[in-house]
Amino acid sequence: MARVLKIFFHDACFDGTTSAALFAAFYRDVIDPSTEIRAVGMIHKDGNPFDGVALDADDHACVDFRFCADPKMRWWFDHHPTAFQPPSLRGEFERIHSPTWFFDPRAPSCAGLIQRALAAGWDWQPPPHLVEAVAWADKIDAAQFKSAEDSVALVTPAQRLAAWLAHGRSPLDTSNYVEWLSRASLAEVAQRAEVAPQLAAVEADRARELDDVKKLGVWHGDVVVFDRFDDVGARSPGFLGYLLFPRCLYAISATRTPASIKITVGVNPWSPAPRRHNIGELCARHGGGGHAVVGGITLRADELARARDTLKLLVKELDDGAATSH
Ligand SMILES: [Mn+2]
Repeated sequence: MARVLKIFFHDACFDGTTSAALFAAFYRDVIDPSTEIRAVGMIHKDGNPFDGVALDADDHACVDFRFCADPKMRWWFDHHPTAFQPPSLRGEFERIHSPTWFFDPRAPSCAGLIQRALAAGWDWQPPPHLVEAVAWADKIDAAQFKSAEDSVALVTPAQRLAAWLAHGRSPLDTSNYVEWLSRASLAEVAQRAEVAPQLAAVEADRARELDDVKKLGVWHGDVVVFDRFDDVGARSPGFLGYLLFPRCLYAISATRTPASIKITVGVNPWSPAPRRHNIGELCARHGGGGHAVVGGITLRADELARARDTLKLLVKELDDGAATSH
């Protein structure tokens, strides 16, 4: 029977899926070509996201997602400054000092971190189609776009796929996507019969979405809030928020699905004003996590009252009176 590798990855995320595809390609090339690879999308939640997650394969990897100190998680790569929760896990990481665990909070993307680690440690170079995907992960995860317009463009396969991934795909969709991307280019994946109609739908949806987001935004100082708690299944505006409210410094979006509640907080990458807060730390204090400029908090579907309170507290903390008027 073939050995099984499970790759846990940050779901619904261009960097997370690219990281998983990259590691799958490496594993087949270098470790064992006959391994059956199962990609498992992970979402952040309050408490230990690995609770109830079975490490029951022959080998396990975790990419672009929180640290898991279980020695069965043989491979780990992450770049989120809030990777260690509780922070005491950092001590475990240092103490065990596994040569197959990698952490670099300065890396623009986890996929880039993985590419560098595997080149240095295993002399492995990814195929060209994955080099291209990694370059896009760097750009998308670190919001390295000239303008908000560029950031939301749906012209290249990478940006079309990133929008599709953010639009609440099913776990099966993203797991299949990882497998496809491990073997084919972004352009080829975007043309697949399972994907192309959904990409067209994302694009067709865009005009209505812009309209909705414009109506939703509520100012609190230089913070703009998109509260979609009452519209179950509605999406976070993402960078569309910065396109439509270019003068904001911070954007907070509040969304929920039948399965979970999510609050996302971001610093406007195109704001001339400097940020006054570390967003990942702020979110970590409320049970979430993230980077200095973007973070989130995921709660259970039955915690709406707590989510509304959290949203109020976040607004209060970010709208600290330091803003000049917009
Ligand atoms: Mn990432």
